[in-house]
Amino acid sequence: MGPVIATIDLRGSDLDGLDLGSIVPRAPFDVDAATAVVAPLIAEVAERGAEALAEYSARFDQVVPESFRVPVAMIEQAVADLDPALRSAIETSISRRRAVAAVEAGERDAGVEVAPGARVSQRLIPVNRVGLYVPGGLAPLSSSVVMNVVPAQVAGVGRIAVASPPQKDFGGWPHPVVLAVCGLLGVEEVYAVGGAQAIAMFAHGVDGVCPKVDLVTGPGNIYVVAAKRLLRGRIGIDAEAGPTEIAVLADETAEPGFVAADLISQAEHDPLAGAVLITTSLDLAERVRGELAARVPQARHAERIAAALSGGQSAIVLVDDLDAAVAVADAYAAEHLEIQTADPGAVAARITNAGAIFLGPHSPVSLGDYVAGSTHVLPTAGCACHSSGLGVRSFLKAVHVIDYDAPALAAVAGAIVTFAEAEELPAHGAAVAARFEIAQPVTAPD
Ligand code: HSO
Ligand code: ZN
Repeated sequence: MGPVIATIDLRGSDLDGLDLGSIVPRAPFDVDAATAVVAPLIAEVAERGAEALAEYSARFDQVVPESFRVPVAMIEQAVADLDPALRSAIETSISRRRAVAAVEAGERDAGVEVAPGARVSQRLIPVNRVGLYVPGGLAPLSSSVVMNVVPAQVAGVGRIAVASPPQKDFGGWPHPVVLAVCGLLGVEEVYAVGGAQAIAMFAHGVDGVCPKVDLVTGPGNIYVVAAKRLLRGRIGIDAEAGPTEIAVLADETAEPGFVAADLISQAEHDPLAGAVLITTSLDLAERVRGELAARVPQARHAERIAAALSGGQSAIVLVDDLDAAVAVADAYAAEHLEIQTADPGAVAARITNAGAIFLGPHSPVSLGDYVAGSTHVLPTAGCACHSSGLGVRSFLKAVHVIDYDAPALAAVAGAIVTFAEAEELPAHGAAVAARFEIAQPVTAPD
């Protein structure tokens, strides 16, 4: 028997009267509850450093690495041991991600003269030191090393550190393919530290192990997300990544086998993953259901996939027309949105909320996961309505540089004094007046 994926039939409904954002609920992912577990752990790492790291490694990873810093020789060995086909796949992934990142980096320093002698420019300055987290968990995501490191390098980040959980099956070192990808990218600072304790290590620095970083990026489990939430401010973070999700917006022209295979591909990540088909075609919906029933039992991770597809976070949503499909997809704001319709480009142009959009039958999400050149670190849980995927700009700070000459300042001095008076902050006006002969209103002290 195949998975029991829910049907949500919106045909004939007045969508304006519905709260479309809650039509397909997300799986429960209670970060606040996890922060209660993680807060004392962070405090311990901050206070007791390496001793606390060792205790948490023993408890959570069932192994304490020989040293938290992975020796460069181990990284070199991992590169040497790489299977040639895998090495070539990784190299394709790196070179395509670099090509796309180079375009992202196209937006560089720029300036404008807002009036004669009044120049404001913007400098994009890379973050000095970043910590990139690569999960071990259900699957060691070596492709995430590419997705984190390449944009950081293209942005010009000087010091890049990677942390990934020690694996007891690999002598307490991170997964060898994770190490090999680091090696191929020229990253030498790698730590065998996992979970929330890795984020704590990056945020506080650990004496004799790892200096503090400025920004932490990368996906992770709920404890990693909780640690990022708690430490935000002390460090910068990218998004709070939740379980993976895919939405497929399809009409009657879509190939049911492709749609089913793509839903399954992301359901494979996690029993909490969300897989949603939004379609105008009842016939397609039924065929996809048939394909799922045939394919899921054959999958290596059938149990996990069936749990994801039959969880309340996955559904087939039936709608009357493409307008309704776009409205539902926009309200859901999927991490990955595939569009498999007669004219996918035209539909995509109307989408405003999606982490990444995959057009047509030959752009599946798993292409983007590995070698498309796009990022696979994307906003989940509806955050695509306000956030972007991890890219070059995630590693850059935009700094305004203000450069006015005397006549240019004089030309706006009156405006500043007036504005400052309106805010009852006369010293602001006085700072400008001090440079010119401007009469100051006399005010009594408070
Ligand atoms: N689909 C995942 C990324 C990934 N898939 C890594 C395979 N490896 C989240 O976007
Ligand atoms: Zn994936």
